[in-house]
Amino acid sequence: MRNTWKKMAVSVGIAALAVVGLAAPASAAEDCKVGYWCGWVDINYSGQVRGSSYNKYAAEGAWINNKMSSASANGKSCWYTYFYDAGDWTGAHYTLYSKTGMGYNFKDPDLRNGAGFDGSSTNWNDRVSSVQFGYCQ
Ligand SMILES: [Ca+2]
Repeated sequence: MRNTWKKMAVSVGIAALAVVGLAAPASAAEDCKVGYWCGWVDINYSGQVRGSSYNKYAAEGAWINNKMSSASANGKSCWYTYFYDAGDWTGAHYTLYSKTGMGYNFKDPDLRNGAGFDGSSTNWNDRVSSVQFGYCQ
């Protein structure tokens, strides 16, 4: 009997390890799939998310329009992602680099206090209306 409890305890321990092993990759919620940019409706990469691998994405008319509060970029061959205030890839924009291509400055958890290397002093919360990849290799 004693031996059986010991075996059960070992099994439970292994099961717990397996769960931890599976859960670990999901913790990097801000990591967008390679070839995509991602935008979330809430800060800290939470809430509904919209991503796209298209070279140009028009948010106008889509639910994400003027709703983005955090963002991440992971272009595959295009190392910049431009997030524009207006539709048709016009108006002011901020730029995130690609996680895969550049490895830094590729995400922003809170667009209210600025975003990207060129939008650092601007409130970008709930403003993005079009997105485009750039600096393609
Ligand atoms: Ca806008």
